[in-house]
Amino acid sequence: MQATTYVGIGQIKSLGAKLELPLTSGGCETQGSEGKASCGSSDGPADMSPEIWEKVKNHPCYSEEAHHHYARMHVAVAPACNIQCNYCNRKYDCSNESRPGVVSQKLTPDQAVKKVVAVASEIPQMTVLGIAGPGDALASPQKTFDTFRMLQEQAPDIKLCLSTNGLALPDMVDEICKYNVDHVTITINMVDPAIGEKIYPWIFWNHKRITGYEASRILHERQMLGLEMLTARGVLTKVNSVLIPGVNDKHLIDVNREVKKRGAFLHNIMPLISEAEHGTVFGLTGQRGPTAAELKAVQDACMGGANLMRHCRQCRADAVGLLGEDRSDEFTPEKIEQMEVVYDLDRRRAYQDQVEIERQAQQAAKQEALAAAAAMAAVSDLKVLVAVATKGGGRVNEHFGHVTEFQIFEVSTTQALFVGHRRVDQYCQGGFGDDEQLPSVVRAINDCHAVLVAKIGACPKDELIQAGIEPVDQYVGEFIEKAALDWFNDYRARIASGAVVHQNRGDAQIRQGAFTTVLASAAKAA
Ligand code: CLF
Ligand code: SF4
Repeated sequence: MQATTYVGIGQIKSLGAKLELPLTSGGCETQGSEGKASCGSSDGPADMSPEIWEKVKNHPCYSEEAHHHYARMHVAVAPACNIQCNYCNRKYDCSNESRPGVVSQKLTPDQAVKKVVAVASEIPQMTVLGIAGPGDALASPQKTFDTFRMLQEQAPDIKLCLSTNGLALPDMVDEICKYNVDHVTITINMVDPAIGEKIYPWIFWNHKRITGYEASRILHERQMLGLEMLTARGVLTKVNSVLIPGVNDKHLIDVNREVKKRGAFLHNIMPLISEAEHGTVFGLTGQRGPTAAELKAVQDACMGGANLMRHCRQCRADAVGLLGEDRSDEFTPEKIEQMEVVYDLDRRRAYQDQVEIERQAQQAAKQEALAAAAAMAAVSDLKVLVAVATKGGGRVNEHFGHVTEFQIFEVSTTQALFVGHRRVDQYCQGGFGDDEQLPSVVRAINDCHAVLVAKIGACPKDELIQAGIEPVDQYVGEFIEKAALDWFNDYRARIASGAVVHQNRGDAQIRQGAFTTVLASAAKAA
């Protein structure tokens, strides 16, 4: 096996880009403070400079809190790609930033801009336009930057965002800055080309196809250089990594450390989605994706390094709406033709001002609930997972039977932290429950101690209780974190009084084990 060849900060020399950057400060302006891992996706204005807060506060991917309130949209203007990933089949969208197996309708830059303006006039909380495929945003740079240029003129309040594999990135940093693209995602699955060889069969670079170790070495060096250059120019950079069990699972801890050194703002570790019917190399060779427990174990093992994003929904290259919802069907070219589009900047601002008021109320409610949790002496060392049924706005407001995605919060006396989501098939089928579906819904949240819902029927209630999960419908309409903490305090009181006996569930057991044990046992269970 070849020795690991991490590219050192500021040592990149062979790949033809000039680098003038204040790397000694650790790169990201927001990470300058000694020893403090700041600018996490859950952080707020007190944790970062006003300029950075301005950039992230209404970006649903860069701020966990914002994703409850603000929407993004993607336009599929970038069809080509310059590398091959073993988890990608070119029939579909780029799997670095979307689920495999979905195909987006490709648009010209003109069509794309028309669509963005139409969506923004209908959805005033749509604040970010991302270009994330269906190939690589920088492999077709003309289309990507034409779209950004025209959009800047027509909808100046929309933040611009792009996602790339990084190969072409160093050559594009000037263009990225020219169009005020404040947010860039680079997919970095390895910092060791020996591991890269198992993920990337080839790259196309300098007019030729390069394979094997050399391909991954070049890709790695270009990714590191691109990240450093963006950091030096003050562009917020998120790193996406696809977790591939047995290939890069433990290695992602090294990736996290290396990208943090180079100023990455966030690290988003996403599960490999791999099915034979997707026709990918990994799908056809039986490479499996991680379980939810494995994903969480790797994310937890990275804590203390680059801040983690845990609310990614692996959205498609033409997704529209809040993360986790997809309203793209409402904005087909035919429907846009019929729409009366009025891009009213004042209306958008007024709406977003209201969102900010709601958001401050949510923060205040959370702080109040945390203070109550800290003041309570009983069972103070507990940490549990709680599933939440929500359709947005940061509130408990969805019926159990209508859920297609539970949000998962880790609750203790010091936090109510969003740690992930679990997709499920909807249990309620228009007036009646699908009993065959129910076990899989319950299984999806079986490491949680409670599920907070707006409403729930008798049958699923019984099934949840049988599985040891408490169905809770008394916090309907309340802010999620406050509801979770209030339930948690009530639960602690019941434990203290002997009314219930606390039992560890999956997550608690996982947390007690060593990292390697966790991966081994989770793999066995899968
Ligand atoms: Fe799109 Fe990506 Fe920009 Fe967000 S998505 S280009 S940073 S606006 Fe977000 Fe979707 Fe996850 Fe991407 S949830 S797949 S991280
Ligand atoms: Fe596919 Fe995206 Fe990888 Fe290109 S970068 S091969 S489009 S997953």
